[in-house]
Parts: sequence; structure tokens; C-alpha cells
Amino acid sequence: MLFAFASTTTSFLAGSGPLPRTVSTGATVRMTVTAEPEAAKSAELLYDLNEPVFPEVCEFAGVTLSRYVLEMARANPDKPELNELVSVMTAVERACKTISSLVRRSPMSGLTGLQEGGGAINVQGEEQKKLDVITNTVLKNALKFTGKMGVLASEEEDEPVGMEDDRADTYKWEKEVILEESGKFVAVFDPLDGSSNVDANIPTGTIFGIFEEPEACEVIDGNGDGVVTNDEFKDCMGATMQAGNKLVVGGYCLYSAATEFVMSFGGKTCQGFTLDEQVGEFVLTKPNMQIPARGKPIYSVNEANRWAWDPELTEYITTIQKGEGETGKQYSARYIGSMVGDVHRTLLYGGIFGYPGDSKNPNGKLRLLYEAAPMAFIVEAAGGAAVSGKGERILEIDPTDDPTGRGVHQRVPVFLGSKDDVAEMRSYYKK
Ligand code: AHM
Ligand code: MG
Repeated sequence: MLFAFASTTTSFLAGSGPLPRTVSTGATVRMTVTAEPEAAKSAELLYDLNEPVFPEVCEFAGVTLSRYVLEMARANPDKPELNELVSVMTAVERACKTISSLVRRSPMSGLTGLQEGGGAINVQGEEQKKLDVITNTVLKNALKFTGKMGVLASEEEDEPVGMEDDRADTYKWEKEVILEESGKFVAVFDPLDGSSNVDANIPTGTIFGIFEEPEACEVIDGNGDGVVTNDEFKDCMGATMQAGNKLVVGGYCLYSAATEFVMSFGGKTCQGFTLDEQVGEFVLTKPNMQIPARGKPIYSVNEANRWAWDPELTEYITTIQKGEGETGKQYSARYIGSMVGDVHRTLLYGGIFGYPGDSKNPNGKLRLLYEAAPMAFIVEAAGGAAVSGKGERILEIDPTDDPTGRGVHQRVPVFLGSKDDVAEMRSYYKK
């Protein structure tokens, strides 16, 4: 695999990680990645993709996200579905730019605070903020107009929704429940993760994942009266839920001091882009992100819950706090309480992030389909590990096999980050 680009500015190297590379100083900076990331060997790849090569890069524009996606499709002519993903990715990109602007301007534009002055509750019993509702609409509309989406599931929707609503009255669902016949993809997303932080100007993020729509997804109008019952509809929607290792693309956008978009097309590499606000484009700034197997000694977990943790987890965290773990280093705590921010730091610096299950909430808080799975997809693509409370790879968890009956909103305990840190944590459960 070869990933290379040339530029006359050095800024593209910032944060490019510990990959083998050759750098020549002077007018041209060239970076060549010679080694295949470890994750490529271990992950179950849906696609065995050729990474694009960028022999020429405009010194002013750099490699934009749109160019990367287009070149990815061009570099893989045997994967025509990548061409269809171009418009889907354009929609996600545009939505993230809009959300970035909405979040940035919210203190001035009256978009802080609760929806309807309070009392708007989503299906998970959480009070919705104005920005939760608006950002959900932004993403949903952006995807809808691609004409490529069949179904989408969002943290802010009670049930997965189809992409047209002109016959919605026919259904008891009172939501957009019609499947777009031409839809080819299923989108899952959390439009504004960590929104409880947003009014305090603390980082938030959008998490997204795109699956191919399974053939099996057909709405069957059992008695032919033009009305699809809730059960018939649920059967179809159930078929759209797939394990994370079936994602065709996944990623997140972090709204912080800078807006950063991190994505992967499946198991091999993970690319990071920064929004150049002056020109309105995401520019590749963190090519081939790789999480160190053992990075900075950092653990990231909500320690207020430790009284309800498994004893194994308490022992692990106490041991690394004292500097008595495998590295002999004393670990520091870093916890933003916004998964996208915490995972982004973990990706760059290493360490371990977790939202464990505990005696009060055995499945933790994070949702499998649109939080844990896309993040696990990114972390594995960058060579890290992502496991549930039982040590199972998050990407292998089948969301249709849900003992809690929560469907798309199923929760799962999450631990992810540097491979060696995740393995060390798991070793306490094997003693
Ligand atoms: P949200 O989707 O309602 O915003 O909740 C998810 C967020 C994550 O970003 C973060 O990791 C977690 O909630 C923090 O929860 P807690 O406040 O319990 O630590
Ligand atoms: Mg969330």
C-alpha cells in the first residue's frame, strides 16, 4: 500500500502520527507510508481497498475531503458502490459544516438551551436540546436529498425512519416511514453527541456510519390495504441493523477549537481532515492516523461511577493510578464527557477510554449502532482495539441479537484505545 502526497507547505505533516515516512525539506514535502497498518491484518474487511495516491497537490488547497473521496472511488474501479458513496459523503460533509457553524454561533443565535423551553424528551428519556433537534434535521435532510438513502437511524429519532414522508399519514408511526425504493444505503448517526456540554462551549461531535441496505429489507403490506402495520415495518427495519464490521464508511466530526473530520472506508486506514473555515473545505491534515499500541499513560472514564463498577475494573484503574500496571507509569485521568473529544484525544495520544457497564446500568450508556460501532470502526482502522464489557470485539456484535429489546438504541459497555492498554484492562477479567 502506498499513500503519498506532495505539497509545498509543511503544515500537512502536523499530527501525521508515528508512521514510517520520508521527509525532504525545502520546497516539497513528501510523505510516504511504507508499512501496512496492523489493523488491516486483523480486521475483517468488507472491502480490500486501494488507497489513493496523490502525486500532485495544490499548495494552496491541499487534499480536500471531497477530493479524497473521489480519488478513493477512482482508485477502486471494481467497487462501483464507492461512486455511489461519493454523494452520501458529500451530504455528510455538508451537514457537518453546517452543524459546526450552528454550534459555533449558538451563543449568539439563540440556539442554546432546551428544545421548547424544556420537556421535549427523546425515546431514551433524555431531554432534548434545541441543537439536538436542529442538527438531527440538518443531517437527515442532507442525506435525504442524495436519493441514495433507504433508511436512517438517529439518536434523536424514536425508531429508524425511511426517507420519504409523503404517505406518512397512512401509518400509525406518525413519522417518515416510507422506504425510498432506490435507496441503497442505511445511515446511523448521533447528530450532536455530548450535547449536554454544548451550552458551556465544551467540545461536541457528530458520529456517523453508513451500511449497505440488505436485500432482505422489504416493507410487506400483509393484507394489501396500503397500510403497513408497525410490526411489518419493524421487521423490515430490524433487517437494516447490522454489525459494525459491515460498515462501508464510518467516522466522526469533532466541533472544538478546530472542526476535525475523521473517517475510514473500512478497516485499512483512517484519515483526519481539518475544516479550513476561510475557504469552507475540510483539508487532509492527519493522513493515515495510527493509534500508538502504548501511548501516553491516560485513562478516560467517568470515575463517579466507580462504586458500581466490576471489582476487576476497579482493580485495574487503581493499579494504573498507582503506577503499578504493566508500564510502571502512573496514569493520568482525562475525561471531557464528550465521547468524540475523548476518543479523538485517545486516537492521537493513546491510552484507554471507557464507558463501562456497572451494577446500576449493566450495559453502560453508549449506544451500539450509532456511537460504539462507528467509533470502534475508526479505532480499529487506526490500529487500536475496541471491546465490550465481555471483551467481545464491538464490531462483531450483532444488533439484531438484542436481549434488552431496545432495537436501534441498544446500549453496550465500551472500552477502546491503545491495543496494549485494552489488553491489560481485559487481563484483570481473566485472572
Ligand atoms: P449523549 O449522546 O446523550 O450526548 O450522551 C453520550 C455522551 C458521550 O459523549 C459521553 O461519553 C457520555 O455521554 C458521558 O456520559 P456521563 O456524563 O455519564 O459521563
Ligand atoms: Mg450520543
